[in-house]
Amino acid sequence: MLGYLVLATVCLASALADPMANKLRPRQLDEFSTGFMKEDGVLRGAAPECRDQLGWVYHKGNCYMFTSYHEPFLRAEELCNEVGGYLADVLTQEENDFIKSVLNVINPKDGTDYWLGGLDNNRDKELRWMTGEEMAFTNFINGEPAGNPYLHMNFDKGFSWDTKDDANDKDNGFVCKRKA
Ligand SMILES: [Ca+2]
Ligand SMILES: [Ca+2]
Ligand SMILES: [Ca+2]
Repeated sequence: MLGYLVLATVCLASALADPMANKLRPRQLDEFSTGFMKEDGVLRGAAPECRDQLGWVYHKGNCYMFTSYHEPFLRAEELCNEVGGYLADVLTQEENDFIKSVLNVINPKDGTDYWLGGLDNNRDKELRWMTGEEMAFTNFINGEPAGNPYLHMNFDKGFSWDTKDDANDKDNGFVCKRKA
């Protein structure tokens, strides 16, 4: 009891000594952090910035763009290419969780799915990332891959992955990615 009281007193005292200390949320910088930012005259570390076009979101060394246009698969890849990226490859559980967490916030909840850059040209149920990265991590729903060519994150499956036969489906936005 006395311990708690002492701790509370110490916290209170330090809070009084530095009124800002209590108001700042903890900063988490990843291993790629190189930049700096300044607020109220205080310089702090910052994540790298996604430069050159507006709208990219930084995460762990990469930049992501989440687009709600409903586009065919190949057109989505072209649009990513036009802004220096590619349809996203998703290489780790952590990256998959990040993308899902963003989609769970920004998705209009109308059932829109999101193309990823996975392709099964020859329909042999082995997909490849169009980037050439090895598809070591996957998040397929049961029964996938089903031998359809085009990979997407399916709204109705919590954005887990399945494949579509029709590249021209009109219910799919897309996620672009590029190096930060
Ligand atoms: Ca779809
Ligand atoms: Ca294949
Ligand atoms: Ca769907």
